[in-house]
Parts: sequence; C-alpha cells; structure tokens
Amino acid sequence: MNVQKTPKRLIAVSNRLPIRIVNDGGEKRVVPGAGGLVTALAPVLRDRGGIWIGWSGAPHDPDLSGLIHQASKKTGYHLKAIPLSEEDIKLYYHGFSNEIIWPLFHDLQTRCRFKPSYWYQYLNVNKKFAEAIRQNAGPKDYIWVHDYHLMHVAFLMREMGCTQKIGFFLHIPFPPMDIFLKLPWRKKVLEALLQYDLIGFQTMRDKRHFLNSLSQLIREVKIRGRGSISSVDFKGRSIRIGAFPISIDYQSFARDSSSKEVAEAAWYLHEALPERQVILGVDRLDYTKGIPERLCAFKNALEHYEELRGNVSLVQVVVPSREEVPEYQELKAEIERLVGEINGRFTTSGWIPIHYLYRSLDRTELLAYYRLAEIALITPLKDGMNLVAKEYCACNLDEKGVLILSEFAGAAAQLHRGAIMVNPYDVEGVSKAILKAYRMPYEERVKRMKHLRRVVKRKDIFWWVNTFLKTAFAKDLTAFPVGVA
Ligand code: ADQ
Repeated sequence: MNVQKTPKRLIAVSNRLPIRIVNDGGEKRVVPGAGGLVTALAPVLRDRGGIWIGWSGAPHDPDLSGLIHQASKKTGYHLKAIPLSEEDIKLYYHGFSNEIIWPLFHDLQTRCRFKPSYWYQYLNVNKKFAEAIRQNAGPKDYIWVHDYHLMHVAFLMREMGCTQKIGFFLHIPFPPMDIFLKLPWRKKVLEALLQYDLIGFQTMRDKRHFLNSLSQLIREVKIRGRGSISSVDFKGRSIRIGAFPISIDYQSFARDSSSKEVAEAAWYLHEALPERQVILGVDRLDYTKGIPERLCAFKNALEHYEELRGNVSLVQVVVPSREEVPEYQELKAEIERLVGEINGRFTTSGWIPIHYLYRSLDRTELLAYYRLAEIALITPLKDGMNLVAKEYCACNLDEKGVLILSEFAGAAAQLHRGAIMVNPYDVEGVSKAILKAYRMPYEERVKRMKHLRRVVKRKDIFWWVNTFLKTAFAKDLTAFPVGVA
C-alpha cells in the first residue's frame, strides 16, 4: 500500500533511532531496525529524502556516529544521532521518562519518583534534540516528533525562532486529569505541547483526558469540535488534537505467517503440546503488562475448572527490557516465582501448565506462536495500544483463534466487539474468560475472528501514517468525519 506523499520533506524524531547496534566478535555494526513505525515512515522518508533524528541507545561514542552515518546508505534516508552522556541517560531517560512519565501516564503514580533533577535534565536533552532539528531541518520541512520523552521539543524550537509545522504523537496513554494533576510540572508540559501544530493520541479516551486537563489548567484555551479531531486556540495559535490508533503492517503479517517456514515451525511447536489448546501471552517485561496478575488468573482457572487441567497450556513469552532497573529485576523474579509455583502444583506426567520463555523471538518463531495459539491472553493493566493483539489477529489464518483482551489496552476501542473483554485486575473474571474461550464453539470463534481481522486490515499502519499526515496538512477540518479513528 502507498503512503501519503507529504507536500514537504519529513523529519522524524524519536528518542531512539530505528537501528540496532550488534556486536560481531568485538566489532560493532549498525543494522537498520524493524517494527511498524519504521516500516510505515521509511517510504515517506525515502521518497522525499528525509531524516530520522534520535539517540543511538548507547552513551556517546564518536566511532558509533560514523557507523550510524554509514547505515544511512542502507536505510535510504539520513540518520542523525543525538549524543547523550551517561548523566543524560540516567536523569532524562531512566529518570524523567521511565520513572515519572511512564508510570504516571499508565495510572501507576505510586511508582513515580518526582525528582527535580530529572526534570531539569529532561529539558536539557529536549534542547539538544531541538537544536539538532533546527540545524538539520529546512524552513519548509514537516517535523514529526514521537512520544513522551520529547514533549518539550516544539516549545524549545519556537524559543529558537523555528516556524516549521511540527506534529507530535503520544504512543502511550494520556492519564485521567486527577492523575495528571500529580505531575509537579503539569502546566509547563501542557503549555509546551501546545507549541505543536498537531497532537495525536492513540484513542478518543486519551484525547478526552488531555482536553480535560487542558481546560482545567490553562484557562485561556478555547476548544472546538468533539469528534476525533478537535482544535484548540491558544495565544493566537490553532492546534489540532486527534485520535489516531496506531496499527501494524497487516499484509506483511498475514503474508509471512502463511509461509511454509512459519507453518512448519508452528506444527513442530504444537507437536510438543499435543491435543491441547494453547493460550499465548507475549509481552515486553514491564509492570504495565499485567503478567503476574495474568498468571494468578490462570492459576485460579486451573483451581476452579478441572476440565482445563491437562487440556490447556499457557505459553508466556517475555521479552527482556530495562533489565538494569531493580524494579524490573523484581518483576522478573515475581513472574518466575509464580510460574514455578503453578507448575510445581499442577504439572502431571505428560502435561506442563506453563511454558515460560524469557527472550526475544525471531520473526518466524513469533509468527509461528501467533499461528498455533488457539487463545491469546492479552491483559495489560494499561497500554497505549498493544500491537501484539493486532498481530495475533493478522496471523490467525484459519480464523479460529480467540482473543481475550484487557479493557485498558488502547486496542480495546477497536477490538472490543470481537474479543472477550476483561478487567485485568479481576482474577475471577479473567479466569472465567479463559474457560469461555476454551469452550467457545467453532462457529462463534470464526465469526469473531473474521470481524477482528477485518478491523485490523482496514486501519493498518499505512492508514495511520496517512491519516495523521492528512490531518496535519488539511486546509480545514470539515473534511474529517467524526469517526475517523
Ligand atoms: P510496547 O509497550 O513495546 O509499545 P506493543 O504495542 O505490544 O508494546 O509492541 C510490542 C512489539 O514488540 C510488537 O510489535 C511485538 O511483535 C514485538 N514483540 C513482542 N514480543 C516479542 C518477542 N518475544 N520477540 C520479538 N518481538 C516481540 C509502545 C506502547 C504501546 C503501543 C506501541 C506502538 O507501550 O502501547 O502500542 O508503543 O505505539
């Protein structure tokens, strides 16, 4: 599918560059990254000779900058690395981004550490990004900034006199007003966001939360429109605010999962779990994903519904993430303790209730698990979107998989009619949902999955990029129907 031709060159900006640094026998190499955002933005960037600006993921190293520059030849667009010091990484990235905004925006304010030093370094690093954009962008370029690490970039660019159009997309949820009000720098963050020209959220709920905080904290704003795109007047500027649910490259997931390689891998993996329904959980190691709560619900299901014992296996894949942070180490230990306890209690000869994988899977293996699983159990406590839910549907070629989905995933807004919806905190409710999925008749499974796949296919990642850019460039908003998202 074609992506929107922007009338201008695109500058994409995110905390991390879309690259991976690999260590080949002591020698570093830079390889282009994968993932939905890169797939969708790369054609737009190549088409117009764009730039992607971001951090490499490692402390500043001049050799690495050279390698990243060379990697531009492979990506077809320029990569510009922002050098970050150890101090920047500690205070801006681990501190402000991951110990304040990440937990707060996922409604987990008790996990926040509101340290002023984090805030000041966040401003310093955002200034580094703003300065790099100022130096690299032309006056007619369109700048698209991504995510919660970089909320101040437009504000700092305006202070430098930049007048380009700048868009922002928040990949994580925006919290309800009562929670957002806890942020010591709440007004400054909102005023900074209003220096963007378009602000995109994952769902209408996030957009509504943002507008509520705005009208509470900044009295002089005037909000117009209540559909999926609204506009806000503030100090002589007009800012567009929209809901744009991010998605996946549906066709590539559907195509690749139909390959012989994936089919064979799925067959071999299912052979190891014969005659049983496989329940799949796939998550990054993160406390927002609700993994311990899910394991408790699975335990409850085994305790209460005897027919599940010996007949279902939970395959829980956890992708290592933020491993150096003590909270994440504790979470890993908690998950492993629960897996051990449940397996120790219920395993019989020939049946292990939970298969636990703590590693990143290659694409073939991931797709094979999506294909073979009769049930997907996706129960984040809160999630911006959750792409795993959409990937599972795209790969479900025989259309008999059942999706159990948390009400608090952004994906719920689009998938609630085909999925079994659950409150991830309700152990008994999730346990009943597992039984319902296990017993669901074939006809109902197919009807639900067909619907889910249609929804994901219709609004894929290319639809998302196109809709965002169209909204950024549309002369007036009357062209947008209320239900765009
Ligand atoms: P994440 O929190 O990382 O993203 P998610 O949307 O589920 O969460 O995306 C995870 C990605 O990692 C998926 O594309 C998946 O295929 C991949 N992945 C998962 N397990 C894997 C494994 N074992 N091996 C290899 N790859 C694996 C943030 C927000 C989300 C939002 C996205 C996009 O937190 O809410 O949906 O950005 O905006």
